[in-house]
Amino acid sequence: MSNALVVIPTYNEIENLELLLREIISLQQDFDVLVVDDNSPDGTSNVVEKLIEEYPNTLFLLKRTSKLGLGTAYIAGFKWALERPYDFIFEMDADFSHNPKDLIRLYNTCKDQNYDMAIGSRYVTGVNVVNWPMNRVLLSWGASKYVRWITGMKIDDTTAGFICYKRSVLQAINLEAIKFVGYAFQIEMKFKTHLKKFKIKEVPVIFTDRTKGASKMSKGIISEAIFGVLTMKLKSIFNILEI
Ligand SMILES: Nc1nc2c(ncn2[C@@H]2O[C@H](COP(=O)(O)OP(=O)(O)OP(=O)(O)O)[C@@H](O)[C@H]2O)c(=O)[nH]1
Ligand SMILES: [Mg+2]
Repeated sequence: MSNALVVIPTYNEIENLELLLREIISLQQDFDVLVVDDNSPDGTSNVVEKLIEEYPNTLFLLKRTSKLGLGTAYIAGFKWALERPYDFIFEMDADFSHNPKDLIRLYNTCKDQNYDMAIGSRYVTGVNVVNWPMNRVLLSWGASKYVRWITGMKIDDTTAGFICYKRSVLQAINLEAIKFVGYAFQIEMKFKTHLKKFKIKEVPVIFTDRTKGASKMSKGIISEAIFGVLTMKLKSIFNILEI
């Protein structure tokens, strides 16, 4: 068993997942992986079950009954991790937007440099995004700036989903009180980590758009983020935000 667990939420990622899991498992450093699948109609979980036969002590699967959103998938994964002795817990997408090799850089940032949260950031050194259409780059970059402005967090990539947490962060945050289910979940986690005064570091990464499978981005997810962030900030000002 490794002391680090990578949590990967999946919905219809059959074209990406096996390759991604094999890449993570073959890294220089040992990482355990938990896939949280929402009963993907394409049979993503079957792929994981098959691979678990090969790597029973490294690979784990949490199956949920239906598509319940990225945020709640992560919360379920975090709770699973905290029931076991993992010191470092990661968030990562299944679609190869996040380079598995960067897991080691995020890990070292928390382990050796003693940060509590390491963010794989697209916007520390300009805009490190490959293959996104311009409107998508602008949406994401604009969202990150908007969130930075509203929340006051000194983070360039506030919506990033490639993260290493020290266990103590996930223990300190009230996971039951996490409100957002879509993209905004990423903002909420960073805001609460920031409010709890944990040490946060952005590590520059190159983010590559998925080449296989379909995006789950939607208008609902975007409006949750725009209005949700305002509400969250106001609640924190009036001291009624549960963290
Ligand atoms: N379990 C679970 N996973 C989800 C859900 N929605 C998205 N995911 C996974 O979360 C990760 C990020 O989702 P993406 O569709 O790539 O979203 P995105 O990165 O914002 O959008 P693209 O840039 O278009 O890929 C992927 O691994 C998805 O399979 C969900 O409701 N439940
Ligand atoms: Mg993606």
